[in-house]
Amino acid sequence: MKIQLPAHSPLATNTFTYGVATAAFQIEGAADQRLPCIWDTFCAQPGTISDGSNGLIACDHINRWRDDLALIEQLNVDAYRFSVSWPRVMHADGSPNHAGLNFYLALLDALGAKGIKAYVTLYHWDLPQHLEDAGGWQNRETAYKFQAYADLVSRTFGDRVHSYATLNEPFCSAYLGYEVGIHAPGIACQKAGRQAAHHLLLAHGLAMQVLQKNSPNSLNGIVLNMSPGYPKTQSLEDQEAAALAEDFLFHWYAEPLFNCRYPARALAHIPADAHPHIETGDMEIIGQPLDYLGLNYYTRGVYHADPATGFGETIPNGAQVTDMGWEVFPQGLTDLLTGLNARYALPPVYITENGAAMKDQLRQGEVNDQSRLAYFQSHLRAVHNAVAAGVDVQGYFAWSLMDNFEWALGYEKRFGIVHVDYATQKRTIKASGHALAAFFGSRSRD
Ligand code: IFM
Repeated sequence: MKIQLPAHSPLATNTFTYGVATAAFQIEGAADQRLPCIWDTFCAQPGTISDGSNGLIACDHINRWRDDLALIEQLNVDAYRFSVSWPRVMHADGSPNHAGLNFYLALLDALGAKGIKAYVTLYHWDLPQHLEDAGGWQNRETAYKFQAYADLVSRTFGDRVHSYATLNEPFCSAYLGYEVGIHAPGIACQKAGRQAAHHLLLAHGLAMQVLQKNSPNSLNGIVLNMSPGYPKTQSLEDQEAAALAEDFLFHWYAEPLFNCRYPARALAHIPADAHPHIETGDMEIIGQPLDYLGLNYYTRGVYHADPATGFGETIPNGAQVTDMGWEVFPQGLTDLLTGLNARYALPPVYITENGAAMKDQLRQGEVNDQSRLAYFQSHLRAVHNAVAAGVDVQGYFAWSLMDNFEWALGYEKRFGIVHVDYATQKRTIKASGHALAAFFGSRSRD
C-alpha cells in the first residue's frame, strides 16, 4: 500500500513540514550519565510498569544517535522532533552539565548539516528527582526552575533550533502523574493534579518569555494532547457529558493559553477545595501569544452521563482499536481541528504526534505493518480535510521514529515506524516507514 493524497493538497508539497518524533526518556538510556528523574524512581516501584522495565538503556540512543540520524535521513523527513532531558543538561545546583549539553549540540549540528530542522521539546515528563523531592509540579518554585532551564538551553543552542515546545502534553504530567497517579510521580489527588497543571502552565509562560528573548527566530509554542469528545447517544445528558469531558481533560489547558481562564464548566465540576491557587498576573503570563500550537492526536472519546463522576467513557461496539485499545477514528482529527479553529484564535498548528501501537511481527527481517500504514494514510487524509476546511495546519510528525519505552506499558507497546530489537538494538524500517519515506520524497515543490 502507498500513501496518497490529492495532488492539489498542500500536504502533498514541500511547503508542508513532515517529521518523526521521539522523547528523551523513551529512547536515550545512559541513565548513569544524568541525574535521576521521576520516571527512574517510578519505574523502581514494583507494579508501576506493566513489564517491570525502566529507561536505563531504552533504545541506547545516546550511544547510537549517529546511526539513528542516518535512519531519520533515509525517511526523507524535513524535521526531527526530540526532547531534551532536563536532568542530563543541568546539575542540581542549576549549573550547566556540559557533557549533556554537548550531546544535544552535536545532534543539532549533525541535523543542521543534513538540512533537517530541529523541533526541540524542553519537557517531556522527566522532571529531575531532586525537584520532585522539593514538591515537584505542586511547588510553584518548579515553574521558575523550568524558566532557568529554558534559559540555559536556549542560550546554549543559539540559532540551531527551528522550533521549541515548552511542554509536551501537560495533561499527562499533571492529570496522569498527580491526579490519578498512573504516571510518575504516582500521586492520586485532585488538588495536587489541578495545582500541578497550573504550575506547568505557568512554567510554560515563563519559559516562553525567555525563548522569545533568546531565540526570537524560532517557532516557540507548546504541545497539547486532545481526544475530542462525542456523546454516546444524542441525549442532552450525554452531550453535556462529552462537553464536560473535553473541558475537564483538555480545554483545561487550551482555554488558559488562548483566553487566560480555566473553563467554567470544568471549574464548576471540580470541588472548590481542589481548585488551583492562582496568583495575580499568572493567567496573563500563561496566555501570551504562541508562534504555533502543537497537537498530539491518537483517538477520540465517547462519553455518557454518569451521575457519580459527571462522565463515563466507552469504546463503541465493533470499533477498530489499536494495541493500546484506542479506537481508530480519523474523522476525530478533522473534527478536533475544525472545532478548535472555531473556538479559539489559533496560531499555525502542527500535528506534533500521530501514530498507532500495533502488534508487529518481525519476519525474515521485515515488519509488514499494513494496519499502521492504513492508520497514517487515513489520518493524513483527515489533516488534508481540515486544511481544506480552512484550518492552518503546517506540519505533521509521526509518532514515533522507533519503538521505545511506552511509559507505564514498558516496551510491550510498539509505536515505531522503525522496529527495535531490544536484545540486539538492531533497527529495521517497517513497511509504514518505507511508505512514509516514499510519500515524503515524492512531494512536489511548491
Ligand atoms: O509515547 C507517548 C508519548 O510520549 C506522548 N504522547 C503519546 C505517546 C503514545 O502514548
